[in-house]
Amino acid sequence: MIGDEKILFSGMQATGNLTLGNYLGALKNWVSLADEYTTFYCVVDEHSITVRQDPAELRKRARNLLMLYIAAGIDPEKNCIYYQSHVSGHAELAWILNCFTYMGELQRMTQFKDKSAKHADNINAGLFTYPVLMAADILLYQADVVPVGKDQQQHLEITRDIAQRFNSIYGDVFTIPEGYYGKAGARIMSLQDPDKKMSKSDENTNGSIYLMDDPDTIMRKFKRAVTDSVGSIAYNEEQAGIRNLIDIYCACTDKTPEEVVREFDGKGYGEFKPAVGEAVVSRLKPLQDEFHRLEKEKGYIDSIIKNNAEKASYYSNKTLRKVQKKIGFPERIR
Ligand code: ATP
Ligand code: LTN
Repeated sequence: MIGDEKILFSGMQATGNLTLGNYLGALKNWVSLADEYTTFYCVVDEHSITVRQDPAELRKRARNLLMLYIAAGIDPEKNCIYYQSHVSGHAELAWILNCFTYMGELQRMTQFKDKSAKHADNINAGLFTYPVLMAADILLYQADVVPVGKDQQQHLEITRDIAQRFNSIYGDVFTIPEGYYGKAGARIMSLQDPDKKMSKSDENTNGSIYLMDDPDTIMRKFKRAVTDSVGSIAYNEEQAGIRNLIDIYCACTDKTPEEVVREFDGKGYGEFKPAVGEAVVSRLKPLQDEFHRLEKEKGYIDSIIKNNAEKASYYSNKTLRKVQKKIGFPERIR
């Protein structure tokens, strides 16, 4: 709690270009929750280096991501939008929490299993302890709520376990955070393989809609989306492709699946797919326009980066000092 408000923390990695999955599963909820909470929206660039990155590319992507947060509608004067690497407390608390996390717990993480299969030549210790850094991000700000897509639920659970373990030894140091998964869009699937989540690191770029895709590209990708041979628009397990398109349509238009099924009753995929494409194009247009405007505002963005890093450091240091004291690190001499 800061003042009367509860605290919200979330973050995204500066790897690849953001997809519609990232937007509908996470960013869109960030915008709608911003008014109710004191918020920290982090560009988690330290998490990004668990996979090898090109330095110039990482720097550019991190800045673009920060601007996308703003372009999506998060006011950077009221919400703390910042880079993880500018606040040293994240790495410091992560080290401490590493000592309160078990190998067995980390071995169970599905993201670790997926990523180590994908990057078999670079299964580094950072990839393994990734969830501990994420726990540090969240616990450092005493966050009450953490909006993420469903794929991050396991990481949130381990965060709660680590916090509870620490609290049971040292007293109530950390707030136990709750996940927030939203309604429509919690898990957007690839347009080319509806059994796989839409992901910014997918090699098949036709499976993902990128937030900066132009309208023609978006329409083309939806027209090519993999569906089935049933031919009717229904919301069920068997028609995974169509169900995914309905989810996307709902998330972009704020309709329910029942309303969409009724709207397209008796119509074919040839009509439904372009309708979904158009809904996405118009949902993304304001964000794209605003992003291009912000690209020209260098001085303004720089001042946001500086001020918010100071603000985040101030709040995170409060928790860090408390933790250091509890575990018995020597006091600082002033
Ligand atoms: P990568 O492919 O690099 O692992 P990603 O696309 O899975 O990346 P993340 O940076 O891991 O994206 O996730 C950012 C946020 O977007 C998280 O809150 C995550 O839960 C959410 N998210 C990612 N993919 C989807 C998806 N397909 N549907 C809904 N939410 C998603
Ligand atoms: N692991 C998350 C990104 C992330 C995050 C966080 C999300 C890092 N730290 C703290 C919420 C809170 C991901 O891959 N999407």
